[in-house]
Amino acid sequence: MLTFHSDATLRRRALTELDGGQLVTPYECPERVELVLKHVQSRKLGEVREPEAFGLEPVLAVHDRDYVEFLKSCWDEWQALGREGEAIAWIWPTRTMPGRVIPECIDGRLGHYSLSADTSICEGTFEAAEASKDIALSAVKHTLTNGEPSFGLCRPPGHHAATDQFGGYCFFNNAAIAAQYALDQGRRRVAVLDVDFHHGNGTQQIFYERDDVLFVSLHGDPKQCFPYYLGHADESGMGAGMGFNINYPMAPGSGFDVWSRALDDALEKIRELGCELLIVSLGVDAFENDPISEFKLTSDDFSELGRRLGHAGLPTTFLMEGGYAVEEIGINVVNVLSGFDSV
Ligand code: SP5
Ligand code: ZN
Repeated sequence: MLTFHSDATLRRRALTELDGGQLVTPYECPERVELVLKHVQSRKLGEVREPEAFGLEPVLAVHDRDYVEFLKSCWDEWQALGREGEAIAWIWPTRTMPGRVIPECIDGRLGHYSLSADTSICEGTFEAAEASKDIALSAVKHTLTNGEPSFGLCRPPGHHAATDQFGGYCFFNNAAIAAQYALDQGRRRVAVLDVDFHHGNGTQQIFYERDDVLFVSLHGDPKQCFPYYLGHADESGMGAGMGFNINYPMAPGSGFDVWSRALDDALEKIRELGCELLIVSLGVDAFENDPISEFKLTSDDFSELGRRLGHAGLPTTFLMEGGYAVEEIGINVVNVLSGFDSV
């Protein structure tokens, strides 16, 4: 399987993440990419290619222009104000204070354009996010053009990013950008299957009222797990999109027995609804040793996931999302991809 990768994804090296009341070194670090790449190469998965540059047009097909401009200028604005640390939101529009007017001050805009305080904006963030979406677009273009599976080694990840909000380590929603690109190239219906431990709130929000993208997510129950405020089983889409959003929230501690039943059900729905392309939001944080997640999948389970995806028989693009057990991230990702290729 062809892998798309760019060193530009390493340009974001954030120093701070608010976790448990402390500023810690972010879980979402550049070493993740290096480890996945190492295993892609050592296990001879296939050729590694540089992405093509697609510009911002495909980004603006799913994200608002003011949001993209904010991401682009935020770090320079922050630095020009002489702020010492990284740009992290600390106040938000909330239920009692919905924020009718977008503030002018950078602190107010940070809250407006974000959903969580786990994600700073720092030097290189915008450039890495641009590379990440180019990787996703190059991977999906390859699958669309040649019918072959591909792997986009995206970083930063994308599935928490909504039309105009960043957070959960995500800035551009790579899977949504790729799905929209496939539609614009003539595909009529695309499935995004999200196997990251966390609910893909951004992808859900972007396509919630549409029937041309089926969004299916397996994740930790939002009653206990990030992002807490979206991802329940009764969120099934709205208007034309009714029936085209399917959530499988599962209790923390769930293992492959429970998880794989949801997977089989998800693949059955994808088949029934006539999808022409499968985009897999491939987080491997459902792994038993992931430091911030609570499922119990083993490295062998990831191989079985790959085989089951292969049996679905659809043109498939894999896009990297989460996975923070840096020791094993490469093993688990390549297990999925090799399992897929073995079918
Ligand atoms: C793409 C993706 O997987 N984003 C996940 C973002 C989750 N951020 C919040 C993490 C909170 C971790 N706190 C757990 C501490 C365990 N020591
Ligand atoms: Zn995740």
